[in-house]
Amino acid sequence: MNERYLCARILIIASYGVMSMSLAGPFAPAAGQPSSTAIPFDSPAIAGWADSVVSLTRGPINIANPGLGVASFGTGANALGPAGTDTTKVVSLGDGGAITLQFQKPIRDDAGADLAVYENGFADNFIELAFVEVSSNGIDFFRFPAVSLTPTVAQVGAFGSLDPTDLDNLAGKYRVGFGTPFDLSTLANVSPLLDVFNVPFVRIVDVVGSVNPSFGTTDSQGRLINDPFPTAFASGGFDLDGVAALHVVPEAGTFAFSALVMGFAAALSLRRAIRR
Ligand SMILES: [Ca+2]
Ligand SMILES: [Ca+2]
Ligand SMILES: [Ca+2]
Repeated sequence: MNERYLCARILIIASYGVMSMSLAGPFAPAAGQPSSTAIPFDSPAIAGWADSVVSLTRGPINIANPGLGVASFGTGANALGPAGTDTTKVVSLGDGGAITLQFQKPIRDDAGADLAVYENGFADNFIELAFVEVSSNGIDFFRFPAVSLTPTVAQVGAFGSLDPTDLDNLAGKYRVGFGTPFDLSTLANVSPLLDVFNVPFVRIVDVVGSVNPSFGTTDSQGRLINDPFPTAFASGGFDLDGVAALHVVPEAGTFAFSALVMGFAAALSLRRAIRR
């Protein structure tokens, strides 16, 4: 190996290093990597799962060709209860499709992430995205401020790949079995109609990944979101596995019971005081 060749090799390796550094985005990396925010489906932090489907509106399998029909894979019930590692127990939303779920114990804001959304991607870069919206009253929904820094020069195809470090506040960032976390404090002052301490409703809305502005959807900063497109099959669009609540409003029964215990303790100390 001569010196010139060695120099060239070092230069190539160094520039590759710079290139890969500049390619990685600013957001959390894939599940299992240091500083990933992924929440495993069996995490002890999970306090509950969605209990019922309020509505399900499937989107077309290809919004650019609506004659092909809507997505049909799975049922709404597949989005209820715990998520897991079965990539087939999901509901496919189709382009721009949406599902609204209800939690018996409303989700509440507390330290860190408050809910997590699970998709069925079978690899770290095989990502399909959705917006997440929450509501206190079931009528007015508020969207987490999604960010996508994926370049939009070339369309990501049906089996194309995305880099999770380019994505923030978008469900589906992590592979099957790992939830994308959302923090209600992000929406704390967005509207008087949203009480972040009482959120029984969560809506998941498929991102239409087309980079053609007449079909595509934009993030909170007005950028088109490049996401696998078209996905013209029955299982097209975001495939929802489940939504976990990490912080919930304590049940009324718990309050009543604590009040009863406190009342009993007060009565007991009062009796003792009278005796003395
Ligand atoms: Ca929080
Ligand atoms: Ca999927
Ligand atoms: Ca999509």
